[in-house]
Amino acid sequence: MGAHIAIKQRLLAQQIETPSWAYGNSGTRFKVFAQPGVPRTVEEKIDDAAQVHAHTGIAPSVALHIPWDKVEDYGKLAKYAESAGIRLGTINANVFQDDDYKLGSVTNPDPRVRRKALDHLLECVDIMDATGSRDLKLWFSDGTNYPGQDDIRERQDRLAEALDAVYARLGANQRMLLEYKLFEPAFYTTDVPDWGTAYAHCLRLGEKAKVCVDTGHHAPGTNIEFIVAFLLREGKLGAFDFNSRFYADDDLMVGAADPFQLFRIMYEVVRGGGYEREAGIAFMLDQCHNIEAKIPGQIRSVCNVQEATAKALLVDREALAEAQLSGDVIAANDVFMDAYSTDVRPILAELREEMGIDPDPVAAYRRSGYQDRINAERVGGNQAGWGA
Ligand code: PSV
Ligand code: MN
Ligand code: MN
Repeated sequence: MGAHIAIKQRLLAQQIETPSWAYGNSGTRFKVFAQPGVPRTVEEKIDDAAQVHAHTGIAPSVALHIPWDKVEDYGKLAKYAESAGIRLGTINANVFQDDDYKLGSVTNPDPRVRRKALDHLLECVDIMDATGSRDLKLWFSDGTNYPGQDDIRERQDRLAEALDAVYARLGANQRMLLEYKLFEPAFYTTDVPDWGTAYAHCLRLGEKAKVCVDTGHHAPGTNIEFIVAFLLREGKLGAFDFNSRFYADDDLMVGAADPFQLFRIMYEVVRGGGYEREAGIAFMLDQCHNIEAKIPGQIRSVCNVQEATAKALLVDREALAEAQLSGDVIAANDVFMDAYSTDVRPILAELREEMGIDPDPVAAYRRSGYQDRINAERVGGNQAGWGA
């Protein structure tokens, strides 16, 4: 019982950021399915994110993607978010959607294109100054499709040069998150394909550069929790982009494909001290809801992360250490599985009631009438960005 109170206490401290692009229409390269009620403006995306926070109590910020969320006055937008009950979070740069970037952005062989990409990244830091955001998230689609297409090594030099320039522009309390992705859209080489490459660049750059682990960006079978444990140990884990995938990066709801993997990841976060606020890890969703409803999809995802976290916090670390030290493999695995097998839904329902929110956030959202209202009010909603 005492343990449950302590776990609820720790769960109260959790914060998960939702992405603005989860609320707009999205799809694959084959088809974008339009949904009713999707936001027409950045402010409406913020309104939707505020709903997710209102029903979960643990999603107090929304990430922006520039230029998808370009506005005239970012200070004003930050105030708008505040009045909606949330704040603006990570700024995501976008150097992958212009014709100019066909052969790469910051690694492009053409110095003019590299300059253009760098200017965008620097503009994102200006935006962070205005929004008060701490983190700049960098994901590069850069790579090549064919052997010999470009000089792989030289591309690393160009990447390093751009990262240096952005790093030098960061303010005292700002950070750079470098995201890696195994492949896609480049199919032969990718310039930041894995955590090792991201880590090496961040290590060279310094304290303010950290790695972002997007859970969908690994080869099937990759032990993501090992990467998490390693990066945390080195002080280089900066953030998560949570989602799940069955094959390659497809931004499905986190915890949907493999809740056990999510639990194992969250256990390493807790074990490595990454759950403490001082560790500064940003827990974000990076998802698109192509066929399911968007706001409930985000609510469900936030709840899935919360559920995995509750289970991770339940692991009896003392009993685990004892079993590990005595070499009792079965007992150690039992301790671990005991936590995973615990039904934490009653604890979470209790926690929500104590927070003054409904124990079933998706049901509460459905009952709220918000979706009917936006379906009626918003005509001609915008696409999130993908497939644009
Ligand atoms: C790329 O696949 C990625 O994970 C990056 O984080 C992008 O910014 C995001 O998706 C866009 O949805
Ligand atoms: Mn991502
Ligand atoms: Mn992705």
